[in-house]
Amino acid sequence: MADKMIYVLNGPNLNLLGTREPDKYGHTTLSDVERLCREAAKRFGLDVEFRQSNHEGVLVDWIQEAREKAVGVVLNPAGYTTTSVAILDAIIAVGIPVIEVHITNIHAREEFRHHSYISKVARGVICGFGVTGYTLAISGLAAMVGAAQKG
Ligand code: CA2
Repeated sequence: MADKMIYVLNGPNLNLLGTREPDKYGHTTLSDVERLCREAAKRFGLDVEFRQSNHEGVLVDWIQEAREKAVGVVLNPAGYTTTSVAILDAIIAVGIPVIEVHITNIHAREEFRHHSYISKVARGVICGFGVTGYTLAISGLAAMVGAAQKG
């Protein structure tokens, strides 16, 4: 039985995944990513709360909420990666492990994408593996929180 919850949170414009710029972000939709995350989490007996918002404060609210309800967070902060002290502060405040995920290799892209406020406080960072990065992040988070693989 799944007794541990993880939050998978997605930042601005990721609702467009699979519908625009497939050369960069691929053809997989965010609904497909949700399904992949649920499958990956299930292997470790974890439940998933999967959400996306285009609003910084909403993401902050969800990170705070995760403290009460989850053992950890997988976060693709998207465009807020390079700007959000508010998200950085929320991650420090909640104290549960947060894994930062980027679909693309942000270090191989424009210079302004290389700096991440989130990386300063994330327990792990994964980028450049496409949407598979989400499942890698879930495996890593599961190991951190002591969720054993089933079967
Ligand atoms: O590679 C990633 O996952 C990013 O977090 C994606 C962000 C970008 O600002 C980061 O530098 C790297 C952009 C998310 C926008 O997603 C879209 C998906 C499909 C079509 C248009 C935008």
